[in-house]
Amino acid sequence: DIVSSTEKRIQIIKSMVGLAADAKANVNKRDIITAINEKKLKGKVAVIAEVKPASPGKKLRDINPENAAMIAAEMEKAGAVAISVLTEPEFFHGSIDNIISVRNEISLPVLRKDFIIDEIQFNEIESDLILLIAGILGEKLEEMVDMAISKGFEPLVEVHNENELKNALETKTRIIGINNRNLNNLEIDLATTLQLIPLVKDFDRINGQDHIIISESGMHTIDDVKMVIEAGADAVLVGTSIIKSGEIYAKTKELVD
Ligand code: IGP
Repeated sequence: DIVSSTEKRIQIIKSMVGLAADAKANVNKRDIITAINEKKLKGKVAVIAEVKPASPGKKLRDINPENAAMIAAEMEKAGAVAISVLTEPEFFHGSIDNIISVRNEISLPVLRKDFIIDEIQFNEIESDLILLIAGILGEKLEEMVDMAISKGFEPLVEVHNENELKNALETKTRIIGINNRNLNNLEIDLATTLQLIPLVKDFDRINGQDHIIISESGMHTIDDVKMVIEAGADAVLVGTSIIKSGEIYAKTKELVD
């Protein structure tokens, strides 16, 4: 499965001399929170567009460092607020080279989309944000959030149910991603976002906090996006429907405007 495959990758990273000591973080981070708030003020939707070659069992598009940069540039031109890049190789056909190429090409904040289960992965590559999945990290989540922050990353903590959300809200993360896709059976239900947002809002009201909420996965139309924004999401993360459309620029712009 994806965790054991990730553990194999970690063994390889650990065998690479020098990497452990060579933290690439902490330089010139691009701020997604300001970017999201600016989009909202302009009356636009904050769309995080994802460079996604495949989902498990389903190839979406041939993506290599050359065209990844071109795709991300079109997303940026169309008004995306940030770019997410898959770096998981086996199930999502992502790569570290793709994210390097994308981040060099554009000036938006870049999210590393991967299964991060060991702190050594923070040293692998520079990105502005890093995904931490509550359902995979369990009790290790808080420690990984602290570690990510200390390395200069903005963590995006992904949750899919109430328990994971409670765990996430106990950490220092400023950004909560609500994944509409159940990672176990891959089923999509946008109601996940609608159910969990009020819990975040309640928590924030009681505790004087203000989390950024990102609704993730399974959105295809303007109506899908409108629904989660009206429910209180600050941003949406869209991969498949942008990547599969022949018109990266037009599809991204349609969702942003
Ligand atoms: C994008 P979609 O349905 O628009 O392609 O979804 C993104 O949310 C999805 O790729 C994703 C993901 C993840 C991928 C959400 N959480 C965790 C890998 C790992």
